[in-house]
Amino acid sequence: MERNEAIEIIKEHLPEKRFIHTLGVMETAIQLAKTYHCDEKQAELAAIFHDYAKYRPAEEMKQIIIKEGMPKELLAFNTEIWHGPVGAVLIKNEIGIDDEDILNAIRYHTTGRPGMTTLEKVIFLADYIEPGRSFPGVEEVRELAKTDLDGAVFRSLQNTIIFLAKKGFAIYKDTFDTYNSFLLKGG
Ligand code: DGI
Ligand code: FE
Ligand code: FE
Ligand code: FE
Repeated sequence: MERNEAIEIIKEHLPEKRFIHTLGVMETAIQLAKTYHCDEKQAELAAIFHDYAKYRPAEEMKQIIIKEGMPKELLAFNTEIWHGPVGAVLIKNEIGIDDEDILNAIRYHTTGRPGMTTLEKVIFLADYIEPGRSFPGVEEVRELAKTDLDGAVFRSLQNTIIFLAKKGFAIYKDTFDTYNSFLLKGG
């Protein structure tokens, strides 16, 4: 699928602010794909669709999680972590993308997972550092991202875990497992 067609589709599914975020993720992901030698077209498509399910009603996402046999414990967590796994299913069924690396990059873009592919890391990181993001620590991760993909992904996870813990939110197992995986066996 060409970039313009994908952009026309995603535009219908996102409010203006999230659409602008998506274009930022796309530009950043293409840049990271160049730096770290992964397929730019895969990075482009995964980025365009990464937040596809973000505005689906929670009830619809819940039904998909149950029907697809996804981990039941997902349902106990904040709905914020549902749109990645649900998005991967919807994009396959509604858009017809069946490239598993693209679908996994979308599936794991919020939490990461141990053993992420380069494409998965690129999307995870692009989502965190795109030009529209302005939270504390993002500039340091942008610098790291120029030379150290794993270091930058690790730092993003570290920041996210600290942020969630300070707020007193539950932290999903995949987030911790991914964080640990970089420390225990180099990502
Ligand atoms: O969809 P975006 O806002 O572009 O970004 P995202 O999909 O990376 O993250 C969505 C939210 O999910 C963000 O506020 C942080 C939160 N999050 C990430 N990991 C976890 C989490 N929330 C909980 N409760 N647990 C996690 O492990
Ligand atoms: Fe997201
Ligand atoms: Fe993210
Ligand atoms: Fe996003």
